[in-house]
Amino acid sequence: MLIKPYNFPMTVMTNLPQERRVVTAIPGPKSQAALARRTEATSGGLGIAIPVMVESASGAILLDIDGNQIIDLAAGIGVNNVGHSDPEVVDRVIAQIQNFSHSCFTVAPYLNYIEVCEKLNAVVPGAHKKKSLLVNSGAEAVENAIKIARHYTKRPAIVVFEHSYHGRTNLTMALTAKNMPYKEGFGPFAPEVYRVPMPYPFRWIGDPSSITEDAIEMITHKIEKEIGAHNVAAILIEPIQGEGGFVVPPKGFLPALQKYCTDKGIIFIADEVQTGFARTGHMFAVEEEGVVPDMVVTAKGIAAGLPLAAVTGRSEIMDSVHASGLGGTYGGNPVACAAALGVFEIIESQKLVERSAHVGKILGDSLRALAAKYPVIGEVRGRGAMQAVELVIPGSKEPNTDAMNKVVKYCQQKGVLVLTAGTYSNVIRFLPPIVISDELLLDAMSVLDDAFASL
Ligand code: PLZ
Repeated sequence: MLIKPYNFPMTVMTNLPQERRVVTAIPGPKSQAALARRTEATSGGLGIAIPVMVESASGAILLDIDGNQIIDLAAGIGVNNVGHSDPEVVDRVIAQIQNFSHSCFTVAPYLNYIEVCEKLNAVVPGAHKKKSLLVNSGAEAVENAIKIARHYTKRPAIVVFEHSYHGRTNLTMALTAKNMPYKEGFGPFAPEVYRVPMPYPFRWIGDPSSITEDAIEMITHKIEKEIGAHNVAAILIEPIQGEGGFVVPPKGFLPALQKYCTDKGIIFIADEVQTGFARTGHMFAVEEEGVVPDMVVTAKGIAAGLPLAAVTGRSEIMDSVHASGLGGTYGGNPVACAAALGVFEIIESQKLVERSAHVGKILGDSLRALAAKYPVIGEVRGRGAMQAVELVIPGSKEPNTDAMNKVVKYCQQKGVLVLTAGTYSNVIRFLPPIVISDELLLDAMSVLDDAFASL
């Protein structure tokens, strides 16, 4: 069927009616039985956000095996930006897998890997010459960016931020800030990783009027006195922090950090894994302030759910590694590359960058209206189709995890999937497919209103 959202010139092909429909308790009986098998068969180390089993998904709707249609405000953690099962992606993936599914790019190369790199080199910010490397996951891309930055600079140290999230492998656990659940008991961690303060406006203890200057002063002091700027290979930062709670740094902070890197010969790496591919009303979040990173790490939204990630950087940095110094069996798999080319096509043809800003306006307006009504909402923040509310004990800034859990549970019962986040486990984040219709998003927002009213 065809959905035409009012107000925005876009047509999305979907196989499921784009409407919420709850026909059983959540989880329903079939999901409950399947969840028992999940417990029996899968590692207890895995988490779960919503206790249902997905049968199919289309546009911004998940259909579970009990027949419930759930509005998806998670998009697989900011992955299905172009919506679930868009035929532009599906058709390309089917055609590619029928053609061939694997030859290993470093054994017998193929064209669509090169095409994805050409696209990335063109859309990643900066007029300089760029080159790209494709891998399988966000964490693997971060690891490779750091390998390359160290190789190029011949320096060991990596600087990361409080509240950051960069992955679950050994090096990326070291780069990630939050102990529980990501790091607890999994050490020892990789050395030469240094953590500096993040200007988190809602929780900054200093003078809010000089937050950017004060944060830069604290960071550069730490780098110069405790590490030595000449020992720092790279500064790695999420332009808007994802798992850490959608922390948006104050205006001027990222440009100042970039300038410091340039002055000291430090590689500036932007982790755009969660913020990339039209998520924030820009193709990449750094564009908001015209920041040009030396390297950009991407994953998630790049291939609509097929495992693909990338490192894109200045060609002199990317070419500094000896031949065969980089690689991996599956990196840039042709089926994943076919999906990525479909994603690039949809972002352009459906104007998803503009659409993301539009979704952001609806989300932001709705969430600010809720904040005016419910004092449990301490702050609304984010950009484009990446917004969050931080919940507090009313009248204070004390984190309110209990309220977060109740609101999320209420939404699930009514057929709306939202995700949590935050160092203090008190943030509800909204990462809808960018193709979500206005009607569906407003319906989800009315459920959210009821959820806060029920507290
Ligand atoms: N960098 C900024 O957001 C992944 C983690 C989900 P991978 N975030 C979702 C979970 O619980 O494991 C992420 C990110 C940023 C890197 C990563 C890592 O990407 O593809 O999960 O390895």
